[in-house]
Parts: sequence; C-alpha cells; structure tokens
Amino acid sequence: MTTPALLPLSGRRIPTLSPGGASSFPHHRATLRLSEKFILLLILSAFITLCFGAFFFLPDNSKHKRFDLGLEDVLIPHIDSPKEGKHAPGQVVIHGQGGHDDLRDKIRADHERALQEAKEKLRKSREELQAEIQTEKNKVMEDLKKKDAGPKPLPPVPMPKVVGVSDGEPPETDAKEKRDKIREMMKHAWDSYRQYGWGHNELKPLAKKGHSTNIFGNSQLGATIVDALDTLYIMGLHEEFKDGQEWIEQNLDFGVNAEVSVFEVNIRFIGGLLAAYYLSGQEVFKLKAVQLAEKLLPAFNTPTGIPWAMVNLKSGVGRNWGWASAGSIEQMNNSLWLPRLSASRCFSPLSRFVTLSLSPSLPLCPFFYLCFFFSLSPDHTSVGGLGDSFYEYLLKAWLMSDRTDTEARKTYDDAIEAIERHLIRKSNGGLTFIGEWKNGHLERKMGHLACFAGGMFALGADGSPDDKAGHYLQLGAEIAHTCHESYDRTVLKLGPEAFKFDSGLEAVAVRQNEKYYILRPEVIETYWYMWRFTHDPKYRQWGWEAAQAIDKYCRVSGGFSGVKDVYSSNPTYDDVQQSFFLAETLKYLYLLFSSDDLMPLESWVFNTEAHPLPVLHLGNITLPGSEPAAQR
Ligand code: DMJ
Repeated sequence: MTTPALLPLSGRRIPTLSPGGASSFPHHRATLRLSEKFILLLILSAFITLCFGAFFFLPDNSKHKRFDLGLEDVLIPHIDSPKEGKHAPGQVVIHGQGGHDDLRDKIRADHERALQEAKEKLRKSREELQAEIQTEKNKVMEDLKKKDAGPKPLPPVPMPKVVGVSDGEPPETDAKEKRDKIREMMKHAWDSYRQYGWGHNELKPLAKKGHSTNIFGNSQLGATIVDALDTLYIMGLHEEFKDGQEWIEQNLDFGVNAEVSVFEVNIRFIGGLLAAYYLSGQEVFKLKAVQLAEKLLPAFNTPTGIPWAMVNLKSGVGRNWGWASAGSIEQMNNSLWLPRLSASRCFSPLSRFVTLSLSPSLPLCPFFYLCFFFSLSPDHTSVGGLGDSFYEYLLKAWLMSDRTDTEARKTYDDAIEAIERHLIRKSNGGLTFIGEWKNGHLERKMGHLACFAGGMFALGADGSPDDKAGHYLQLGAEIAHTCHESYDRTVLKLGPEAFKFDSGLEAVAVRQNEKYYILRPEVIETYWYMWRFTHDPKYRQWGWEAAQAIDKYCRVSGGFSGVKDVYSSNPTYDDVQQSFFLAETLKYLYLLFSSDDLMPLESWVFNTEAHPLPVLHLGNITLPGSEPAAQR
C-alpha cells in the first residue's frame, strides 16, 4: 500500500492512484475534508462568541468592584468570593476566577515594580537624576523634531466665546473727551499711513513715504496695517478696519524672498492677525496667521531648540544675528502664540528647557547663548531689550492657560524673586529702578523698555506665593513712579530711551544716543495696568500728560514721528512712525480712558505687542465647524 502524499499547503490527503486505474478510495475516512473542518471551526467560534457574550452581557446585578488601578474598574466585573459557600441573592457567580486572580497578581506586581523603581530613583544622586532628566529631554526634543519633519495638517484652532468687546465708554465726561482725543490721534496716524505709506511696513511722516527696517527684510508686508487692526477694531473705527482687512485679503503674501526677524514678525504679525481674528471672527485672519506660522516653523528646527533670530520666508533658511550667534532668550518669547496655531508642534517645552538653564552666576536668563547647549554667557542680564518679554510670557502663559500652567507660574515667581534680589535697587533719591547686570556688576541704568515691568508686577500680583500680592502691586507702583519721573524730568515730558541713577543723577539720560523717544508704549502700558488694578487717578493723569506731549511734539502733518532728544526744546525728528505706536501706545492710552469692561483682564491676555488673545477658559471653547464664527 502506498502512503498518501501530503500537500503541505492545505493538509488535504489525496489518495494515490493505483496503477490499474481502479479507484482506491478507502471505505472509512480517518481524516476530515477541508469543508468539514471549516464548518467545525465556525461552530467552535460561534460557541466562543456566545461564551464571551454571556460574560459581558449577562444582566449584572453585582457591583463592579474597584481594583486598585483604574482601568480594570471599568472592564472587569467584580466577583465576590462566596461567604461560607453562600451567594448573595442576585449575585452573578462566574466560576473559574483563576484568570482574574492572575490579572490582579499582575497588577499588584506591576505596582510593586513601579514602587521599587521610584525608591531606586530616590536613592540616586542629584547628578545622576539630572543626567537622566537631560536624556529624557533630549529624547523629547528628538521626537519633536522628528514629528515636525513632514508636513501634517494643523489642529483646529479653538474659538472661544469672547467677552468684553464692548464700547467701553467711560461714565466720566472728562475721560470720555480724552478718549475721543486719543481716537482722533489714531485716525491721524492711520490716515497718514493710508495716504503715504499704504502697503509699506511703516511710514516716514515727514518724507511722506513708506519706510521699512531690517526686521522685516526687504519686504512690503504692510506691518502697520496688521499691527493696527485690533486697535482700530477696539476703537470702533470699522471702516478703517475693513480697509485693512481688504488689503490683507488681496495683498498679504508671505512667500516673499525676505529675511525677517522671527520674534518681531511673530509678535506683530501673528499676534496682530490672531487678535483681529478673535475680535472680528473673520476667517481670513486665522488663515493668514496659519500661513505665516508655517513659514516661521523652520526657524524652530535648530540644534539647540532656540529658534533662529531670522528666517528667510521663502527658503526657510534661518540664522542668528552676528552679535548673538547662538540666539537670545528673546527668541523664546515665540512660545506664547505659536502653540495656539499648532498644538502638535508645541514649542513651550523648548522654552521651559531654556528657562531651567539659568545663568550660573545669576539665577536669571542671560541674553545670549554663546555656546552650544546652554553653556551660558553670564554677562548681560536685564528685563530690558532682548530679555523683557521672556519673563512677561512666563506669567502670561499661566494666565492664558486659565491659570492651569503652574510650571510657568512657578518659573515666573522664581524669576521675579531673582530680579528683585539682583536687579532692583533704590536710588539715593528713593526711586526704585531695575538695573542691568553686566560683566559681574550691576549697572545703575534703566531702559525705557524695562518700564513695562511695572505693569507685569501688577498683573502677576494676584496669584503670588506667600501672600505677596500687595508687595508686587506696590513694586509695580514704584516702577510706574520712577518711569513717570524719567518723563517728567525732560523738557518735552517724554521719556528717554535709557536713564541713569549714578553720580548724583536720578532718572535722566546722559549719553546723547540715549536721549531719543521713538513713540514707545512701555510707560503708558504700566500706567494702564496700574489703573486697572488700583483706579488711582494719577495714572490717568500721567497717561494724559504723555498723550499731550506726543500730540504736541511728535505730531506732524504726515503722521507722528519719534524725536531725537527729549531734553531739547527744539527737537529734531527721526522721521519714523513705528507700527507699535498704533498697535500699543495708542491702544493702551485708549484703554486707560475707557471703562474696565472693555477688554477685561480676566478674559484677555495682551502679548508683548499689545495684541489681545482670549484666555482659554475651560468650557469657553468652540472648535470651528461646530458653530460658525460669530460676526461681532
Ligand atoms: C514693541 O515692538 C514691543 O513692545 C516689544 O516687546 C518691545 N519693543 C517694542 C515697543 O517699544
């Protein structure tokens, strides 16, 4: 008898043919046909499904007992071990608990292993732990970079229900008149730009033509239009707003071959577009903001994680300023706004990364990261230019997260404690000032830019640790007072770029190149915050002094210009109407004379260019698509 051949693929036995050609099928088959096996398999699987069904769908009167760890709670019905062989009425008894016991044992074992690991961690030295954390961070950075490598769709942008975009007319006639005057100044600045500089980044109000600085490369991106939009909206200048919107729809193109400052473009353009979007609900602003954010993204793809200072919008090639070859902390300020557009490319971990890497000599961030991977330059630290908004954004990240980002708040608290200890001093004449740390000592000089810190201290007072709210509000008031003095001690009643507290000098500029005023907002910004938190009439008074001085000394027929010497009764103009004059200076002045229900601080956070973004209150968010953006 010949052995049946085995076909390896199906396992089916095929009888061999007898040489005589007669059938040699056996009478009795010891094996099953394929179709029979298939039917058997079907029956078997139906049976198994039935068993599972019974397991999950039997009416379950028994309670689901909590296992120690969360998820099992939901998935596994509890089986009480029968007490003295008796079951409670209605209790479902499932026999064969071995599987659950195994699972329970496994969970317990996992739990114990985790505990053991935690204990081992605690036994490790600080250095070992730091090294481990560093490795983790590097891994996260690598993953982030990998994730960022390819194009992927942007996540939806939350659309909060905005509040407080009201008229804000103050009840006091005096304040109302002043507010009207500020609005008129805005109109003059805008109309002049509209007439002489339309589409250019800024305006030369004396030459009556367009102007641009190197922060925008050689582009014509209409920086003033984008920067001014939300101020126009808040002031109720809707015709002008529409005009600006139309220009943006038809002309704003970020595909230009221009090398721009990542920081400036971010705070002015992305900030301006997003604020316009949140205020007006017009989709075009969001669209443009997203387009621009995509253009800036290559700047974040650096070996250190600190974004490039500049990026070419067309090629995506980035580089740093020659004098800050590894980037400055200013660059990290980008983190407040971009995550809004691109949550999957969240930049905030990068900024944390830097935050934790403070200067070894001073527990504050120095300006420049001269060497690779945060081997720091310990030699220049201040809250003025290049460093200012870094601290501001720690606080604002916390506020914008509806006070949930406690890590940002803690870092802010630590930073301002260090600022107070190391940089803040009282002059002989009793003026509180914020100095600059340079080459191992404190320079008793304060920049106009640092005057914003008065407002920051006041804004951060609520939520300070150890009941220090009153202290920080007081500190804000002292900075406001000092900065007001820097204005009041000039001929024009406008503040110089920097002022000293040295050799008998109190809040006055010494060097010629520090005597200019370029329509900056920081002092007025602090007045506004102080007004909101104290309602002390002196802040409105001081704001009004500044507004009058600007109108008197900076106003020309073609707009507003900066002046070169605030100590000269016959100043020369610098012939630039800065875009931040419309974005910030006039906006803060207008808000100062408005009632508090216009842009309330519980609902809005202003970026460093005074562009408001709504606080992301939980439950205050509608994803686009689920509800059409309201036309407010
Ligand atoms: C503005 O562009 C912003 O306020 C920035 O943070 C600092 N400098 C100018 C205004 O002075």
